[in-house]
Amino acid sequence: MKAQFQRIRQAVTSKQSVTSVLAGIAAVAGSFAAAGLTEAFAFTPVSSFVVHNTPAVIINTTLDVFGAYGQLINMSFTLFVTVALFTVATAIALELGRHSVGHAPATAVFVWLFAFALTGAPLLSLGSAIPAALVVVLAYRPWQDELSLHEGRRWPDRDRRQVLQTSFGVVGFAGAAYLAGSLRSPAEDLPGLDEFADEDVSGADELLAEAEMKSFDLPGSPDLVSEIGNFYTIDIASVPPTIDADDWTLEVSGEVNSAETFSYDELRGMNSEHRFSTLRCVGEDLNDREMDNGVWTGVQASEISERTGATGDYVAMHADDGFWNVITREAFEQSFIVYGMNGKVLPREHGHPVRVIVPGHWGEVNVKWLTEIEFLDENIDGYWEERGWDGTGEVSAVAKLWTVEKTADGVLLGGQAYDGHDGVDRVEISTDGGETWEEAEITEPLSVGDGWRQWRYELTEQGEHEVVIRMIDRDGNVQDSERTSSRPDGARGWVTDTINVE
Ligand SMILES: Nc1nc2c(c(=O)[nH]1)N[C@H]1C(S)=C(S)[C@@H](COP(=O)(O)O)O[C@H]1N2
Ligand SMILES: [Mo]
Repeated sequence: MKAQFQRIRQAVTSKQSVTSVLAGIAAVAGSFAAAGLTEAFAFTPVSSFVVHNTPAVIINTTLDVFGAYGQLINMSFTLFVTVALFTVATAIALELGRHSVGHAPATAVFVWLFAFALTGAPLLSLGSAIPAALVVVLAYRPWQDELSLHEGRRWPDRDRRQVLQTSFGVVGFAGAAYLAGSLRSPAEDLPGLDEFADEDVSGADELLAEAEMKSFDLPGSPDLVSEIGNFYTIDIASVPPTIDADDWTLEVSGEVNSAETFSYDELRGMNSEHRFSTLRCVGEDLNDREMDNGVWTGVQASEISERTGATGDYVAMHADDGFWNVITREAFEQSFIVYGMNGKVLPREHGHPVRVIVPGHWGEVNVKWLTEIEFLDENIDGYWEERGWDGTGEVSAVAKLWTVEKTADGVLLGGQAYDGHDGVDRVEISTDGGETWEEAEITEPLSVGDGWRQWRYELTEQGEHEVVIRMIDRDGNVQDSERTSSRPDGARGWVTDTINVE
């Protein structure tokens, strides 16, 4: 027993094992330096494997326990797995190389093969292979090693020194690679919508100007149109797909008279519209900000169903990242197939080249990186519905308290209110825990679409206040007061806070 333990310990701490780990780290760091946050980064395929094979309980428990850090934990875990895979690849190479071609060449070939198998990118896979092989060269230093008697079985001082020096090298390299990879990641110098097709964007520009004019200036809250870069993103994949618009097609299939395939140019050639639409994630906590508003440019989805003679009561929308979701035919007919955001070409993070915008529905049905529209006779579960969520319906009403700002006279309160379906009529505020209500000041409604509104209220009376916010829709319905958690079908309730005016 003890002897066995000893042997395992020796194997794990042998020079060969530690070198494999260091080479694994270098391979992943080098891959990032070479490819940036793209599909050619060896992390990306591992990530999509992890995403698609993690059981729902684990996803949901991580979200419950770590909330917004869930994504970070997912990324760290994936990074760990990626390094582990390259460690194993190096370990095999070292074992084989020992008896034949030598450690470093075997590592170079093996790690390259492995990276290539993962990413399919031959040249950028050198970004993994070269650093891994260099680590092995550094750790073994064949030029110093001619008379060695210990092949990694123990840790004589010289070996120890070499491994330690190599680890310093790897740490330095990983830091440099992180910087290099961050620079390589696609920069967001977004082209305007009119830049590569003579699209008339004056409509989008008008809406942007309208929103700017109507916005309140609320510190801590976005303007009526959220800036790209500040607009929240929620993805199942840690690395969003990179899709070239020229290679992209949209397949329309299922219950249709004639299945059709649309190219990007064809879509851009169809009648376009610009409109406001607010997205809100069903997983959002009540007063969090996974809700934003944009100006979207695209084609009415109803044109797609008319052109293909679609029947069927449901529509499944499939995406390049393996995500899919399903909405009713009715909701689809109100939707937009979108290629522009805030007057720019739709950015990669928001679904480039084409996504769906479904007015008044939870964020998850607004499928990004759209590749296929499938008309169905019967409803099927979407990606998140398979994982216990119920977010394909209409979004629930919410009034946020995002601005709490000291002023000369008291405290400025404010935020956004959104009701996808009926629209926000007014926002009310109580400063006595819900006993009495006053109307807050509210922005003019946005002209087209289901955009949110901003509200503000200045609290000047000294003392401690139990503030409660609620909104009322255009049909006179008061927002649900009862608090619910986000799972399964979205957070509801009135936002409350204790505000002190000195
Ligand atoms: N293809 C694809 N579409 C997707 C998602 C995704 O992970 N993959 N996430 C959905 C979710 S849960 C939300 S809330 C919205 C967020 O859109 P945004 O990232 O543009 O804000 O996109 C939806 N569309
Ligand atoms: Mo979402």
